[in-house]
Amino acid sequence: MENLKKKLQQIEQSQVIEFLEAISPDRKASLLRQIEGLDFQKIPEWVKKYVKNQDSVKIPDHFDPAPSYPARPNTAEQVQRYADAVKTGQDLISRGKVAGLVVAGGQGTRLGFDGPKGNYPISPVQNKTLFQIFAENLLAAGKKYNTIIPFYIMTSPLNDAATVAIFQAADFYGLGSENVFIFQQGSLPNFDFDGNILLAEKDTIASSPDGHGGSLKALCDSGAMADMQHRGIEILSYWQVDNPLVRVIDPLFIGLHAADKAEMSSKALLKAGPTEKVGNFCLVDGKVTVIEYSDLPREAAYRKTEDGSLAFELGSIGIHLIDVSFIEKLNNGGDFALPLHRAVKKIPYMDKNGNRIQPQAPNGVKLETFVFDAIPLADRSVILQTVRAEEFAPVKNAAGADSAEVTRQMMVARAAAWLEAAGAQVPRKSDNAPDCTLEIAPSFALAADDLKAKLDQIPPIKPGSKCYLG
Ligand code: UD2
Repeated sequence: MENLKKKLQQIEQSQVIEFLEAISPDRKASLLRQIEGLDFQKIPEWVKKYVKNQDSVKIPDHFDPAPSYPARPNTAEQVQRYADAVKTGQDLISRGKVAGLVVAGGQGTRLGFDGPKGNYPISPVQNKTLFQIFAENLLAAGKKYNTIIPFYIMTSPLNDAATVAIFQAADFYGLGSENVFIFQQGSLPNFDFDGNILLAEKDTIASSPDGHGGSLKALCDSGAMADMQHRGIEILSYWQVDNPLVRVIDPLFIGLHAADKAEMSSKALLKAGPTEKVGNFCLVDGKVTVIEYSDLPREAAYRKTEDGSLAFELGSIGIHLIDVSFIEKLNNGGDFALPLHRAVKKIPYMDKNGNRIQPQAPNGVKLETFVFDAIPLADRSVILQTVRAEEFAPVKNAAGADSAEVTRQMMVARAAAWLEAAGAQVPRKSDNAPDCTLEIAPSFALAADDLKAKLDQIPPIKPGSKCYLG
């Protein structure tokens, strides 16, 4: 005990045992376990570098736009390259080398939804949840390529038990419990602006999930990596929990990544405007690097090229391919740590008198790591552009932009576009929006091309009707 007190004194965090003598023995034991889990070595550095220092993000002096593959090939050479890549990707998938990874540890506070965000009902006709849509996509891709595609799901201590219960209640959406691996990311303590770790309760350190970058470590610590290696998985297809349009298994993307011997690759969108809230793909010292929207200098955000397009036009949408061997290399490299990012937040805490305070204004700092900070550590990295209407409709807010209403409209619009491309008739309103509610189950079609062979199974779609193709 004396030893622990001394260690806390050395890092100037003795306040975390302020109430030690006032709590019951089992609560005391719990608090001591939390304290032992703190990174005593790194905390002083975090305080100095990230908590007290408001300019902790260093924007490089020089950065350029990153090169990318266009969404559609536009030269004969590219047409050939994409066709070869699709074959390579299909081969890797069918040989069982690819798995899915969704990061679902976030708190989803903006959406105001109670429970794990993956349980949010979103599909336009059947009201399927995000988790169900992803699982059904993996199941359907597994069937299409005659293989099993395991599903790894990262949770946080805040939503792990609830996520496990959701998958159990849904009988793992048909994937088989043995093919679903739910694992927890780590946590980091929360600080006040002076660098003191806050207490959430007398016996509880205030902490929060360590950001999606925590996945790279948690995959190893949880045994998920060992599971992948046992199964022979080589590439992880990574996406964020809020985007039901994501093409979870994309042969073209996988093939380009493999053909270029990339270790970590990304999908990108052409940004909707200079300040869209997505990371910006840049090139720093020859390495692909993502600079968050909040960190990109205004001049760079608005800079135009000669043809009038944005110089930094490629936005990151949290879709990546990550080689299992790359994750292993990072973790085996000794003290692997991604940079921390600070977020100023309202953090409920216990004051000196033992009163729980709900601050009305930001009172402290939460620290997080971002997975895209691993991209510059990769030897090679590919960026493939994708099309917004095809692949990006995140549910983030209760209303307005990025709300469920917009996401559902985009799901219907994509289904309509797929059907029409296959030759089916879709009723449209005078403003060209579909005059019907459509949903295509992943088991029916994973992409527009899959629909062509199923035209005879598509019933006539009446104006104003609801149509589920499953
Ligand atoms: C993220 C990206 C942004 C853009 C946008 C697209 C960051 C910092 N920004 O913004 O560049 O790509 O997405 O939608 O990533 N998560 C965890 N654990 C955590 C924190 C987050 O699993 O500790 C997950 C979360 O559940 C979600 C994803 O990471 O699936 C993104 O988190 P977010 O919704 O907080 O990111 P956002 O919208 O600020």
